[in-house]
Amino acid sequence: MATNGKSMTQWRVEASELQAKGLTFDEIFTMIYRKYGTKFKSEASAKRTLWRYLHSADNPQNQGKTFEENVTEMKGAIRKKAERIKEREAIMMKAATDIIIDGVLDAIQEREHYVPKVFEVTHNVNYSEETIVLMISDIQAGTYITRESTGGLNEYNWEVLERQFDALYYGLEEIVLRHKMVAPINNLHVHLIGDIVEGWDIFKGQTHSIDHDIAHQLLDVVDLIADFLDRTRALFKHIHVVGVPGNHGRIGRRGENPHYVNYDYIVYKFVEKLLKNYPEFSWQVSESWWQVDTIYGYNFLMFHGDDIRGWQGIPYYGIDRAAKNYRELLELLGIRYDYMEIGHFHMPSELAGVTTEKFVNGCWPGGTVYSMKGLGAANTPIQKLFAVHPKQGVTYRYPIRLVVDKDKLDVSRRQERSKQ
Ligand SMILES: [Mn+2]
Repeated sequence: MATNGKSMTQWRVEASELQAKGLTFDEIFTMIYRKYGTKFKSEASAKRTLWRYLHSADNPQNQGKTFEENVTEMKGAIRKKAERIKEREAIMMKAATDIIIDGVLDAIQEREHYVPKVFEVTHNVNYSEETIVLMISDIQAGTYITRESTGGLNEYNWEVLERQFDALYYGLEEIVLRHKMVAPINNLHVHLIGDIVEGWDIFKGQTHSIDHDIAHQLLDVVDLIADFLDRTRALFKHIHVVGVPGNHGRIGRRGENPHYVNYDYIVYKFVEKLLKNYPEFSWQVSESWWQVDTIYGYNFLMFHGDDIRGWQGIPYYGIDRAAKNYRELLELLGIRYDYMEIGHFHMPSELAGVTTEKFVNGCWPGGTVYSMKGLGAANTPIQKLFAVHPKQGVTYRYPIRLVVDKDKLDVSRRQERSKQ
């Protein structure tokens, strides 16, 4: 029989007959190749040719079938082939993985066992002295936040502030006594980074969110800071106090007066005067909005940070740009700073840089109506402490949480005060 003009070779005829008997492709191939193998270029090409023939329309077995039947059969054949390829790939993958695993296992077997060695402690057990830096900023003394107006989210007033100064001292004491067991600690550097007072005309309607007018913010916070510094003499031989002003203490509209016409500056000068008879203190307060404090040769640049533009949270790129700009600016004076400290953003952070680490202090009131209503942001009241090592620079750092139990506040005193 011949179709499509092709003459049917003998192997084709036999292959069709074997297929008609119901043999599988492999069985048919084995028998055909054994007999007619020499007619093909190779075993693989024989297999391909036979497979194509058996599925072609030339095969009498396929004749009489409908087009759809042939298509269905071809689909089955293609699927089978795809499965075989897939399986082969899986086998190869497994074999390749086994080779790698065997190689690693052999390499492990060949390695020598560890022989226990004796290591000597080379570190000098006489740890060198460290100096403590305490950042104080964003007290915003006079801030008044009620539970009622914040739906219970926060409460803040002068009594909370007084207790926070105790919490700050106890936190400092606990950390310093702990580390004094390891290394000598003699010096404290207090970095006052602005916004010590809340002010009263910094934003519209501010008088509704203060419980102390500006005169009493100033006078009373001076007492609190002086008391706090006085107490630190129990822990340190020498206390160096550095101060820069913030934006809340400015007097007049923005830009109306020189930047040092600022209540923060007055607070610092006032405290300095109060404590002038104590030989333990040294003071670094000037009309400048920035200061550099040097500890063991490391320079700490500080300024409040309100000139850094930001919207919601920490303006990382703004801080980074300010850091680079100040680096250039201070080159005019031949000062190269190692660490930068700012406040203002109420979000305690440590930002790493190539050569400069930046510390951002936290705040005292926590979430204000402004931050919570406007930005949905409330921060735990935190002030930053860190230690400076003569060789390592800044080493350990602690957040001191200024959390006080507000349920234990004297409510009658508070109500009396709010009536004033
Ligand atoms: Mn500020």
